[in-house]
Amino acid sequence: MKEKTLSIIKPDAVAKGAIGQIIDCFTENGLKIAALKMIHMSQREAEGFYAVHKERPFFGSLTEFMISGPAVVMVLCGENAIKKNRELMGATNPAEAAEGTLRKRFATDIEKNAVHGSDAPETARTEISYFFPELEIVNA
Ligand code: IDP
Ligand code: MG
Repeated sequence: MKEKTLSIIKPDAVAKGAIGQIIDCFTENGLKIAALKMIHMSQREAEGFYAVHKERPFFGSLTEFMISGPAVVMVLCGENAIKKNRELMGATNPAEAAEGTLRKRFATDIEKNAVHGSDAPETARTEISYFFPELEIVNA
């Protein structure tokens, strides 16, 4: 099934100069880019994006990290894009991420873990519309 998912190259990976390698990984694995922009999130935007985690002990530190520098937000599109993106990303904790995954290659730690990917169709819809109006998404 053709799907869309939201991907974020987080500030740590942008700072490491890994934008190109991460995008290559997506496109070499059959995902297409339907929207892409570089943003520097405000505190409010980061807190809104991660609102589901607001009761977690790491919420303050996570949102601080997400506003620490620019990030790249993208809509990826393709067959089973949500699951495929999560597989390419690897486990949340890079210490547990499989060899060759983006988090294994580029993450610093469980918080500064290089990339975000939506985890289900409903969250993909909400997260995409959080950053992109319909008009900014092409038919990839
Ligand atoms: P996911 O990004 O793999 O879906 P989630 O559990 O949804 O993982 O957590 C969202 C983000 O919160 C993670 O990507 C990571 O940046 C951060 N995070 C998750 N667990 C921890 C933790 O135990 N300590 C610090 N940060 C965490
Ligand atoms: Mg998640």
